[in-house]
Amino acid sequence: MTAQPAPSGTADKSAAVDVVVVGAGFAGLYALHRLRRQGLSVRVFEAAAGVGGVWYWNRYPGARCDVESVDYSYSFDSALEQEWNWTEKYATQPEILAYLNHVADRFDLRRDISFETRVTDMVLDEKTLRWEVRTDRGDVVSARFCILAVGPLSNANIPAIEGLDSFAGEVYHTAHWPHEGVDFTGKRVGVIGTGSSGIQAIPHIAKEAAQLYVFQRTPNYSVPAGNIPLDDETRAAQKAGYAERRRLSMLSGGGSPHQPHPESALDVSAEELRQTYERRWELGGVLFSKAFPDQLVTIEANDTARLFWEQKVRAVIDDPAVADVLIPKDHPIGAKRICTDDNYFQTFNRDNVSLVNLRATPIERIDASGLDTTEAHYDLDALVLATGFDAMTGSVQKLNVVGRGGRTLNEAWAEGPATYLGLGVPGFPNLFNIAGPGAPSVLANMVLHSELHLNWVADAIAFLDARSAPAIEAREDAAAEWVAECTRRAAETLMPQANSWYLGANIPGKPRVFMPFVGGFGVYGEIIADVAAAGYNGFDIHQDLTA
Ligand code: N01
Repeated sequence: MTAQPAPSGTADKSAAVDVVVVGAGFAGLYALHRLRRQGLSVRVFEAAAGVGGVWYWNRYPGARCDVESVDYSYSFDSALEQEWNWTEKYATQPEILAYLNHVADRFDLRRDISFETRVTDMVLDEKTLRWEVRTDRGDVVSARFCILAVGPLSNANIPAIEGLDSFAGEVYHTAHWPHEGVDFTGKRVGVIGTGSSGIQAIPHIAKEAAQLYVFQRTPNYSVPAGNIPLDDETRAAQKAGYAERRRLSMLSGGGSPHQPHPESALDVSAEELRQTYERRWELGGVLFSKAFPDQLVTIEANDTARLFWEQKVRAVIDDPAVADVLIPKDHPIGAKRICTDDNYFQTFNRDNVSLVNLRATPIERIDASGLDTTEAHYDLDALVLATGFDAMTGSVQKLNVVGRGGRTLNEAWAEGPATYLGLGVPGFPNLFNIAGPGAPSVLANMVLHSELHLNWVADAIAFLDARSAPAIEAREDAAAEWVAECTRRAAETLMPQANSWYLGANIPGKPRVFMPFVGGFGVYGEIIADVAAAGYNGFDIHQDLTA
């Protein structure tokens, strides 16, 4: 074990620690707590001025989680579970950020976090198998282990639209929203993008703006968020049932305690089908996609969900021609992350809201006064880019990670992210990627997923230390088999049928690989636990530095 690092802002910019963690979101904070508890020295670098990761940056109006608050929260400390009071079924961004700040204070985490500090380089010293980590503030830290907790949805995608820089009005990206908020009152606003972020923000912006133009390229499936305030009685019942809730979540497909209907959507009566979807509709959140076990496996089962959804949505849109443009036709429901909303479709009934179908009339350019499609010019005072992320790999690839033989992680991932279990990359010993490609990642509850991963990493470190082994490293053959296994499992579902960011399809030139492990959170947890129990098969445990 090495000395504690110097806190950020002190003169000592060089240090040696056991572990460097990149990112202070849900995963980074837990990494720090868990590994510190194991007696390791840990230094966390975070580009933002505060903790929270995605919940620090994504402050757009309407930002809210689509997993229930009671489940989208840490499980590692039962006192924390009992003392924190979520006020709503689905927490808003400010409440989640307040929770994370509470956690940072309660567990005294800030003293080992360097804020406003971006990691620029991580270079392996092959002789010592230690990593030299450099930051944009001049830190040079030697670490035995590196944990990438940068988040799969943290590298904002700015679309390459001609003239974007020439726009004279305000430009915002949902993932970099001003902390002081934005007042759209009386303004002509354009929103580009109708994914989860756009769909959450649009109803709120519509209430303020004089005129809102929604520039939609691809329509999306969205279900009502189903948010309600939590009363004391509900909260008490949730807290009393926490242990069972967590147990079910860890075994489940997506990290929440709700189980799908036990039968195929095609084997139940019409009434049971309707009632099952109705219950999920009432529950709100993303689990509408998982009402039946085969909903994302066969198109026939999927069609039952899609038809239910379409009926519900058409019923709330006044103009059938507008509804036609808002209803997706190019992918199965749930094959892209389903969105959740607060009166999104009803927003298009407002007089001050216009839907612009970019499939029929694509964007040509932006100029100082607004946006040109092939059909019209739209004068705008403000432009909101709800254009998503270079997901899963984008933030990792911004780091210059250099492994064995001077090979960068970007070179290793040129054909797509190759990992073993999502955790290890051959040629990059003692480097762990958290909740990214090759893991359930964004298909699961990211809080429990982060805990699962970091407990595994902490145990792996303890395993090494018990044997005085310097390093663990994923084997090439194991990674190749895992990538093939992930691809095979994805191909057995409908998921690759959508041009989604799961596949990298939203970023021009990105290799088209289905990145998350689709086999389910519980199944994945068993796989990685079995690997650990078998002495980390598929990994080389280096017993000395020459191995
Ligand atoms: O990003 P997206 P997001 N011209 O990539 C459009 C999580 N999340 O930030 O589909 C015109 O989904 C693009 O169009 P198309 C959640 O996992 C969760 O909304 O490429 N349009 C699309 O409509 C989610 O899935 C929560 O044709 C352009 C939109 O921009 C993930 O984050 C809330 C364009 C991008 O949608 C990402 O969601 C928010 C262009 N040049 C986010 N480029 C909750 O927990 C892009 N688009 C509820």
